[in-house]
Amino acid sequence: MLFVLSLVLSACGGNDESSSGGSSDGKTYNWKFVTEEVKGQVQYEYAQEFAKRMKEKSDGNVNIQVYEFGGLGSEVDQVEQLQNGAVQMAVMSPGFTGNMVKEGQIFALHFLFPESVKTTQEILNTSEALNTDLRNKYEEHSITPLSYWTEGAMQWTSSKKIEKPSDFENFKMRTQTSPLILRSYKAYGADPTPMSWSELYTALDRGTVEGEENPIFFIGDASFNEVQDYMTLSSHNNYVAMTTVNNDWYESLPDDIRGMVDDTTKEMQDWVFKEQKQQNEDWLKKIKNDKENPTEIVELTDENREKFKQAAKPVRDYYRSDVSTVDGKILDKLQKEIDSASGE
Ligand code: 6CS
Repeated sequence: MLFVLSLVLSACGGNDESSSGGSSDGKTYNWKFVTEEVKGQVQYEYAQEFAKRMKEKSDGNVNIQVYEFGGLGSEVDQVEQLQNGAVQMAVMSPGFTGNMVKEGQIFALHFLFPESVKTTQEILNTSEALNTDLRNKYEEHSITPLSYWTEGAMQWTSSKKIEKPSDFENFKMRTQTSPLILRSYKAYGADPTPMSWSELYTALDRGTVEGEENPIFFIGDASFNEVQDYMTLSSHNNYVAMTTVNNDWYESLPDDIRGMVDDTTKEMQDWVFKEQKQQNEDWLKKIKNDKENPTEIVELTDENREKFKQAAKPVRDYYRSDVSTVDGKILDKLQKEIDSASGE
């Protein structure tokens, strides 16, 4: 608590010299950038690289302190810290903002994006539905998503074999907090429980929950494979993260500094795509070769993948009718963008 309070105070009375428009004229800036992951993992390494590039571009005038996950509370606490300006920048997962930004739950819909992670990243880079319409929805809550990027396709890990929807019947599945993620698992008959990943290893070990979803690098780096017997290569969804900034703070930056933030955000899209790809490939090999904690890798047959797709479809209708505040317009636009990127 004290630590968080001191962050708030330093943000209010800090030495940041913000003035909208104009130039920074050699002033110095000290920002806080919080992530939901720890050293070595994609989000943290992203923020460190971002900080390094900003320092170089600004001739040392912009200093960004990067925070690992854990020190500032849960993922949901971090969302609040960005909103109240205690931190200026955050890597944020829409999976933790669903109770507030209803539309952001679009990312909870299974089998919406193409199976190709590369095509998915191209859509995330160029989508007007996401970069304009969804961005506006976040801005209503003081959060500006400057970019969306994938941390890789998500897979299921479990203590019993999951290969078809009926295997999820009454299955205790851990999810992030957005209600539509829970709904997506209820559509398969599962019994989902939201929790922070900080509690997940113990919960899997004790059987409080029996499975979870994540990109492979995260499953390996957080050692979930140690306490799970199976990993189903479901690629049912992509893990999407957002580079976010506090809206008022961002708008108040001098033009030259804000331009550097925008340029760096753009450059980082390629960097992070390569980073997640490498980490996911390396961890898949490590998990496959881990003799001490063996994991059975389960491939979905085409028939069973189709069954999952059919079971997931009604959740899209639910999103349109009960979640979206704009009658599903953002989803409709995104769907068209996805179809055109996938050549449909
Ligand atoms: O499962 C989670 O909640 C965590 N997974 C990733 C890939 N990043 C951070 C997030 O909190």
